[in-house]
Amino acid sequence: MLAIQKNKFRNFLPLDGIWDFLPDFDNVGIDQEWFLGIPSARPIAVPSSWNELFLDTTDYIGVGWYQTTFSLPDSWPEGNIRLRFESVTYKATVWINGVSVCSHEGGHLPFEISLDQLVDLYPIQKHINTLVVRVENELHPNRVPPGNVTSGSLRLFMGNNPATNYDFFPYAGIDRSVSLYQVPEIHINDITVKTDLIDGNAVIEIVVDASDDEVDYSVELESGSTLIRESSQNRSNHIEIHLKDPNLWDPTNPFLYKLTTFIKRDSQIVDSYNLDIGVRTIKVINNQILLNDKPIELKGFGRHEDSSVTGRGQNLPQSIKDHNLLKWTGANSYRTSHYPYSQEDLELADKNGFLVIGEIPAVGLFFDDDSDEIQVRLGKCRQQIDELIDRDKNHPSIIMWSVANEPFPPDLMNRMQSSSDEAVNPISTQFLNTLIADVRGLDDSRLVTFAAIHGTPMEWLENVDVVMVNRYYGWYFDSMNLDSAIEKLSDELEKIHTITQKPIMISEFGADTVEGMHSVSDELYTEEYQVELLKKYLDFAQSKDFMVGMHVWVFADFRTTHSTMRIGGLNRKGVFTRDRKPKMAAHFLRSRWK
Ligand code: GCB
Repeated sequence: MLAIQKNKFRNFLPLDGIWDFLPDFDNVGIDQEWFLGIPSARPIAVPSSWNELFLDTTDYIGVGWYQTTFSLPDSWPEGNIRLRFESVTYKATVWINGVSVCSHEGGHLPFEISLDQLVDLYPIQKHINTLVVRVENELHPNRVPPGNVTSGSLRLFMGNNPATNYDFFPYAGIDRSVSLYQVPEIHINDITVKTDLIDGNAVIEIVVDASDDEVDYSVELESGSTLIRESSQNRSNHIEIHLKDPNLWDPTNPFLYKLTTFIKRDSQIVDSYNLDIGVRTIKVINNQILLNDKPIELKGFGRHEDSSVTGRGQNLPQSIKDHNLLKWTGANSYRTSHYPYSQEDLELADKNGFLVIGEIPAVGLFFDDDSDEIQVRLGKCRQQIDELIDRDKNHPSIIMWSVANEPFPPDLMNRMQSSSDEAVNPISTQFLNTLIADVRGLDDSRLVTFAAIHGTPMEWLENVDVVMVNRYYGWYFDSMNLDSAIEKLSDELEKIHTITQKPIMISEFGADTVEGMHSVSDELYTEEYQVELLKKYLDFAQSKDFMVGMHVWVFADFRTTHSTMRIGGLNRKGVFTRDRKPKMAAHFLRSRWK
């Protein structure tokens, strides 16, 4: 699914702004036919999450109705108009002029509908049309991510409210942009770009999917002052560009080439599309991750899309600021924990040279309920993998896909406490292997992994390219005893490496820290303790050949569900506060990484 682009062949009409909104606390909207027009309204910003905006919706995660109007510009020709939502959390049902046009389940990823299919149903007018969206965010065990789970998960002893199966707030709403756009009658549907290096020269492979077979394909690659042009032979939709001495993309030189793809009908160009592409390769060999055939270590963070006003709603100024602060620390990498981030965030990563691990929203997965339920969740994860790779496959910044964060083995507590190595139920292993195989089937040019909780069965790790572990020795285990914590970490990771023979990265480690809390002796929640813990982990990683990355949990404090472990409803493991003030740890990382 290509990002929306406006050019001489393509039109674009953003629908963001102030919409009407009505929370449906009693879930009566469908019976009362609110899709014909919501009965009363308060203004809301689109995009944003509703939770941070109104006093009566702070913890509300049920149903909310949105409404706006639009008119198609007179200058637009007939047909090929699409309505696109970049992210609605969790389930959207959409009506235009009272007619139901589509629904989509799962937040964080785009969906769209062609309005052409609706023309027979009812007229989309050049004058005012009404657009109504019902957004529903209830938490269910068979959704991804799951909520309201009654067995087999960490939530049982974290005491969260709302009942998420994960540690971040289940923000609801139209979280990213909504727009109408138009493509020409014969158009480019999709472009897939892959790059390889052969004897130091680049091979750029471009596959174009057009709406019509009877077209000719060509591309232009802008490289400094020269323009390389290639056309396909015999209407093949496959074009290769060979580039001598390419300017390779990497964190120190995130060079982007401008690639323009054209399709022609009867020698006339009928559509074109621009992509910024980076030439780079990514591989694992022995214990190393190789970027452009050279070993690279990932230094960075897990993050969240989270702000005190927009919630999980898109906040471009904050993305820019976060990227600048990431650079300031000397980080070269981050994970889109625990769901896909906006495409703008990835554009920034391409431009700023961050190595990104893209993650689907499969956080808090569990496997000890009915197998039919497990299959429902599997189906949802597979849909999310399809949609994620479809959207993000052309970003040079993405080097690895993560298919889950901390799937819970059924006997998690036992495994955590006794380091049990017992075989796990095969359905869970098959579940993860299916996701990994799906990723490889869709994209063989990147690595695949998932973030493994303490106690993860070894057989789950067999299939990944890089073993990624979240570890909290020194915080949830052996708190205040960092030497013993690091000893246990070391023993455990040595063992994992001996068995798997794969490179390992720690995708989470950290300590909750209240800014301004200090002590001369070891004390939990102090800024000194956070620094000490991070330092010991980084020293440990430096001493091991098989360690390929360290992602601190977490870049900035973020809102989570209420519990006795989360003071003020925040997870405070950030090295920046929620309003992006540095804690001592941010300065420490900068001195270490810069
Ligand atoms: C984890 C989770 C992350 C939590 C973190 C914590 O393992 O992956 O979502 O926020 O621990 O702080 O407990």
